[in-house]
Amino acid sequence: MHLSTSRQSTQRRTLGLCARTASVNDGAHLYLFFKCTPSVQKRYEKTHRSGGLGSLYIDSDMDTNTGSGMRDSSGGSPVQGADFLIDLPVGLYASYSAEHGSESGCYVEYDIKLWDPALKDFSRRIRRESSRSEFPLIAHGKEGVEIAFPLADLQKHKGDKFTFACWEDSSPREYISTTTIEIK
Ligand SMILES: [Ca+2]
Repeated sequence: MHLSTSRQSTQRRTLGLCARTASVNDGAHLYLFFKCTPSVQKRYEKTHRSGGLGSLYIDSDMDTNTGSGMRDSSGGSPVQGADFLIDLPVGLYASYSAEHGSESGCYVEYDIKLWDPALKDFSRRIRRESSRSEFPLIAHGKEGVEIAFPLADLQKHKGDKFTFACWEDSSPREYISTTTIEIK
């Protein structure tokens, strides 16, 4: 089983967050790698602030008539037709233990939410994962951020296609990059 991507549009991005590789190699997870310039660690060293890298929107049925509309219930403007929203927050930690002493740093998380047609919002949380967990499904390094999404969470199987949009935090709407992913 492997996965191919075809890029439909490429726009300039302010922070360089873009999907570089996507693969399914264990039949259970969708792996995505995002190049991230500057790196999460560099951003942390510069600002010592938490924040967010961006949002990923998945139109899992490739039908803009299902999922989010032009507006959500709080007046936001999601990507139309998206069935899942994945936020990528960055947090800070500071801890002390007799064994390791004082430790501090940053971590990334992903937060998968499903569109609720009744509430008109991405309010149904499916999964939240942290790079600090014992068996992390998200990690950050010098080059970027690597993510593993369980295919079952996304309701995807071999042979499926879906539309994937990447929207960096604080970027204008025209910087959204959209890709079609096919699970072969
Ligand atoms: Ca849809």
